[in-house]
Amino acid sequence: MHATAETLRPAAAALRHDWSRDEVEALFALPFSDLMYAAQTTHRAHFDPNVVQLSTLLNIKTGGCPEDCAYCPQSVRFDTNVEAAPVLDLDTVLTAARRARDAGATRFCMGAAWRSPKDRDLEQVIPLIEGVRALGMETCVTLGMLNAGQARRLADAGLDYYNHNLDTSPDFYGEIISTRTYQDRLDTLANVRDADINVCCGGIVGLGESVTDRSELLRTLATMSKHPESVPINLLVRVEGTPLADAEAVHPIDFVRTIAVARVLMPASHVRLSAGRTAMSEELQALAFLAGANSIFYGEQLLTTANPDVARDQALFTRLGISPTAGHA
Ligand code: SAM
Ligand code: DTB
Ligand code: SF4
Repeated sequence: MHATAETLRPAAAALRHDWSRDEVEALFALPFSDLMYAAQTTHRAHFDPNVVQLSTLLNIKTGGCPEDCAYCPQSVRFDTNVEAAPVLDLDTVLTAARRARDAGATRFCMGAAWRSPKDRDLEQVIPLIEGVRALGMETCVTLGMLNAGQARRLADAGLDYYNHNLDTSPDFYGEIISTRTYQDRLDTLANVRDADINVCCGGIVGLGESVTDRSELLRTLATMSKHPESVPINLLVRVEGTPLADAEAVHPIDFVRTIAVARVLMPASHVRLSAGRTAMSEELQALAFLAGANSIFYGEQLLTTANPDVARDQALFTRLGISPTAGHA
């Protein structure tokens, strides 16, 4: 019999939520081939290894954010080239969502540069969620911190996913953001989970963090009572004017290790190869897929920065024998 994805499928072990610090650090320290083998084996036990989910981003409210996240071009505190703009109207959003759907995206993620939305902000966002859902796409929003009531309102509107990243380890967090705490982030994630919205939560590699910080970020995610359904791993996009504009570049192999460890720790989650792909070679992206990444941001724009062209991504998928997740339409 020919080897196919199905015949190569290993048995799935039970999901774990009790990873120790030493165990996770030991994964990061494995010889690269051993780590990749563990990640591939885990990946194949839970997913078709040749299918990648496509999410398209749209910044529905740009800039003017009061927070001081050192990586972010949308903070009002940094002199970047981002011009603040109010919430986009329904037509603009639906045109972008239809375009994304027609290009093959199955999820539409709308971002807003808020610290936390006001209740009247939610009134503006809810019709956007309903409109995108009516197009047959999964919906995701990232609006900052939410209280329990706000999370419930979004759930009632039919929201599928809420993105809220921990970004880095609890220890390193204070070096990057001073205007809110790690616990604030965890509280929002608990509110989202309690409202039965799928959780999209990950972080950024390249902030100047140590391998232990990467390990502790992933351990924080993997020891939640339910793993986030989506785990975006972003490579820092170094934007001029932000405090991290000149941050040291991450070695590509170290980036791939982070993806692989995320895959081993959270076997049933979608691990997203997220921001930073314009700075990555096709070989590096192929390694990230081999390490268990099975989702990308798809479309020429992230929030305020560029993402690879759709045609380029499609050519890469063809070369690698990857198919996108089939859409509803
Ligand atoms: N304001 C909301 C918040 O912070 O949760 C939502 C939008 S915010 C831009 C969403 C996420 O984008 C951040 O948590 C961070 O992980 C990511 N991000 C922002 N700027 C980035 C950059 N320059 N490089 C990589 N990821 C970035
Ligand atoms: C996530 O983890 N990455 C996305 C999304 N969630 C909201 C954002 C990436 C932003 C990159 C910088 C920019 O384009 O402004
Ligand atoms: Fe604001 Fe979000 Fe950017 Fe932080 S990451 S400055 S909260 S838009």
